Amino acid sequence: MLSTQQVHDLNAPFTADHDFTLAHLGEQLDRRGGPGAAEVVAQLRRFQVAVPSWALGTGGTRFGRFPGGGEPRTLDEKIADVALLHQLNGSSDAISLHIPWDIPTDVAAVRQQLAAAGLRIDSVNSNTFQDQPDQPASYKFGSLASTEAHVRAQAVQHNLDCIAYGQQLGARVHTVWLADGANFPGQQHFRRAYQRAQESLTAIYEALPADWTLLVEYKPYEPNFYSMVIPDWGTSLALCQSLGQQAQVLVDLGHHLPNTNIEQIVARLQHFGRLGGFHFNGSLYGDDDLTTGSTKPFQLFLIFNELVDSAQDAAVHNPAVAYMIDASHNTKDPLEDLLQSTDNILTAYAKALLVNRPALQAAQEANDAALAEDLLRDAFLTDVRPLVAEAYRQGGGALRPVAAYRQAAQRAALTQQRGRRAVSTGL
Ligand code: PSV
Ligand code: MN
Repeated sequence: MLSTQQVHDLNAPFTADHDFTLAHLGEQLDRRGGPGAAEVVAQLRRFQVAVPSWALGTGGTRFGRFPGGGEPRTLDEKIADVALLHQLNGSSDAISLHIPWDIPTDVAAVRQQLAAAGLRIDSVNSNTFQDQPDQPASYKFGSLASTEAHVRAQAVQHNLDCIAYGQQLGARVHTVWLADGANFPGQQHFRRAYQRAQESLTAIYEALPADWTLLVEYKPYEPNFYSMVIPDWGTSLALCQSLGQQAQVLVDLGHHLPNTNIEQIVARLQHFGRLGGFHFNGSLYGDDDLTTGSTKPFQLFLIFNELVDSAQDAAVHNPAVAYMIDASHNTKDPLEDLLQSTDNILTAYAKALLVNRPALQAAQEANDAALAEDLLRDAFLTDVRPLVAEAYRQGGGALRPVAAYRQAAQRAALTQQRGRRAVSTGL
């Protein structure tokens, strides 16, 4: 962790430039007549994106993994990493846990560490996509949708255990991503597999505490390459509607086939009041888990345009959405990648806040396609970086989080503390 004075000193070289560009942009926005700089900064400051415990270590592929030094080995080291991110950007106030990788051994100590850093647990996530050494039944042929009752029972129980761990730490969201599916035509009976998944999810849902949300994530392929039991948002939505109001769909940006119109999916789910969670990442081919906003920033902006539009529409009754990054960083320092992802998310959000919404609505009603698109372009092409930096600064963070992290040699410090070969638990 850095001291307040250190953060202040790290900001010093950038402050004059920042003040100048912020004032200039503020004037521009005032002339436009939409939301002003102070209003956008206030909204950005409220926007928090959770960090998954499994994204704090270097990612990899089945061909190899090339870890850097100083990876967090334990839950308290993972929380320490998120505390550092939050200190630098004021926008990463939560951590999501994957069980069994993050089972807390000392609950009181974890709660204390979270409180001291101003952090909370975002969600707990079950893992029935791998076999654990001490586990009686194998998930080789599925878990919640397995043909074998005892395998399904074990998978259901694991999810209940996750909720219990989450309760100990004050979480209120449980996320299920089901890897179940088939690799070969004919291997699995589609309707029966769906029904078994539905029954297992019902058992989990019935044990869900009254103030919790169950998020159901979908994915078109991987690890199964012929069919997945929950491949798309339609299946997730149908499952959630059959379960009850506390069940919500989770959209992971990487879980769509190339060129899918994700912004329309977001709008549709909000229409049904069923958009419960987001996993941000960047994707070009599939579940590539690239830095959020690195490859398709315009699409990220269009997604935020829908989120802002729904938030400002009294007719939309969608509960609060749990935002999280779910990325892998095969060659970057994970902490730098998470800072960049959060920065891109806030940038897209700020741009969406600048859309002249009454004018856009009028253009849409008048079927003026050129004007509608221009209004989006105006917002997208505005350089909002001073607003994002100001949000960081007002939250006690760094004007330039990645530069500050580098300047303060934080990776070297972590490597010295934890060692060059420290390996994070997880994927
Ligand atoms: C699956 O690809 C996924 O997106 C799910 O959210 C998992 O929980 C996560 O990645 C980590 O494996
Ligand atoms: Mn995900």
